[in-house]
Amino acid sequence: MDTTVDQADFFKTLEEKSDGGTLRGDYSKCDARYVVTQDCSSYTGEQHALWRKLYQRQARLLPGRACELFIESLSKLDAADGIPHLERTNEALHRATGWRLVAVPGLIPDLTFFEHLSERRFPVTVWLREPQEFDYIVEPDIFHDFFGHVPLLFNAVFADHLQQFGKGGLKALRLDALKYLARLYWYTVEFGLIQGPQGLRAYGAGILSSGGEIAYCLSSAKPRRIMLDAERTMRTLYKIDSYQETYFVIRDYQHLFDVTAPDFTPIYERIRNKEALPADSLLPGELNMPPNRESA
Ligand code: HBI
Ligand code: FE
Repeated sequence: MDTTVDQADFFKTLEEKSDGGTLRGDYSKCDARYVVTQDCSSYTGEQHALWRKLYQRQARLLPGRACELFIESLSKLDAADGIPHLERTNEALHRATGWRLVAVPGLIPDLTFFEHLSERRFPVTVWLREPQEFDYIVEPDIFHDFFGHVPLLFNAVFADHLQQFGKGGLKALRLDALKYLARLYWYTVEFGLIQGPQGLRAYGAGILSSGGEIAYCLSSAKPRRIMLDAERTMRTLYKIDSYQETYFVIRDYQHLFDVTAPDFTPIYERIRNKEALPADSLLPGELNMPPNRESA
């Protein structure tokens, strides 16, 4: 089965899912912006234990694979002992970069999601996966959202970049170009790689919260690794239910910020008339960067 999906179809599915009420979270108590109160007393001892197992497995995989910044920030988060209390993290996070975490029941509409980002609020899902989903979940849960996304929100450049994304998302919605921006989001915020002094490292939350892809994306000879370019990335389809076939690489966070900051309107107009690129394309003249040698 070819599982490459076009972003538009993916988001239509999400919309249908939320209309049909089949999303996993409890949406009955959220406010107009889909914010809920995180009820910390509702997490069971088993759930806290599952969090610790997820955290320990993932933390062990980080050295030599996650970017330094992520590792440093994670250790400051103090979230190893159980499902974190978002309000507690907020004190330190707001002091560091002016961001706040808001609790949400699960996936929320694109518009609301980008509104939050544009106002420096990061939506974090409150439910935790079941034990049988240890290695893989379809929708983001609190482990993906918190462990994967929150550490880099402590970095000023990355934090500014994500706010830009929020503003860009609102604009892309107005221009009927969300699928292009969503691809850029996917290939950077979720599955981005960065060039470090000792080789490639991961900074994307989808990779950093994944037990398998974190080694695969750096060490496997199979996927392509290409320098990030806004237009190229926005034209590229992606996989939602397997490891990525292409990763886009940044030189540093400033590179990411520079790619994300411009007005994308001319790019949207240009690529609207071009065909999307398959997830495994390598165009003439493109440099495919070699994998890291496994050191562990
Ligand atoms: N909702 N809770 C949640 N988390 C997301 O990452 C998310 C979302 N709604 C929409 C959305 N992401 C997309 O628009 C982006 O991934 C592009
Ligand atoms: Fe995510």
